[in-house]
Amino acid sequence: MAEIKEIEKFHIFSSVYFSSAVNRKQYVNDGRKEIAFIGRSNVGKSSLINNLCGQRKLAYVSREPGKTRTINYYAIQSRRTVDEQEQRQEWYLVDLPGYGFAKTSQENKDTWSTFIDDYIKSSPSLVMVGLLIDLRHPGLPIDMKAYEWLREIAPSLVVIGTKEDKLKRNEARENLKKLNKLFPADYPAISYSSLNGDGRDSLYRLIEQKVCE
Ligand SMILES: Nc1nc2c(ncn2[C@@H]2O[C@H](COP(=O)(O)OP(=O)(O)OP(=O)(O)O)[C@@H](O)[C@H]2O)c(=O)[nH]1
Ligand SMILES: [Mg+2]
Repeated sequence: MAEIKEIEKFHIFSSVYFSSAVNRKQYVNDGRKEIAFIGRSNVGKSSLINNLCGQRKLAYVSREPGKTRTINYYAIQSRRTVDEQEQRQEWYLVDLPGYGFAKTSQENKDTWSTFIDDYIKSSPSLVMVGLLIDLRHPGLPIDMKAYEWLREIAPSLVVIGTKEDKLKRNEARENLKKLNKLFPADYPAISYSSLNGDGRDSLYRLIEQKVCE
């Protein structure tokens, strides 16, 4: 009987914490591709990374904003089958510290933006930046500012509306439209819920394009 090979869709099968950076010397830059997530404190960056990787405690999630203070690299292995050939990819997901944390001083805010600006500009293997925006609050001035800045420096930008599960279906749809209008990016915005995995397939398809191209 002919062997039936299983066709595997692109998926992450291994994810481990790799390292953290607080200055330029600590950026990884080992040639593997990087996909980074950025957004307001508490918007759900760490939760999204956990959801994407199918893990509960890979990235540290907290109710208190401002928990992720360093650039955190997670080493990812993914695979897919194409024409019965298995392909594997090794790359990084990067969790960036959140902006707009109210308890932070102006000096800290300036340090933050210089630090992240430097990370984006000096990471040649960074292939995509996901800007996370709370789907309940499209168009906050602080997010507009972040968007305008990222639009100039991010290699490829996708806007992700988070916490979709907190909205009714039609509200979520309307707010996604608003995100697309206010924040035109390289790809259509994705609405996401780390609670129920909505949006995960769309984001996976985009990541597949980026890490396999
Ligand atoms: N209902 C719901 N809650 C979420 C979702 N994503 C995150 N949260 C909650 O929002 C809070 C903040 O989530 P984090 O993932 O830690 O947010 P973060 O952007 O990494 O925050 P910082 O590291 O402080 O910048 C936690 O209480 C999460 O449980 C979501 O999709 N749905
Ligand atoms: Mg975090």
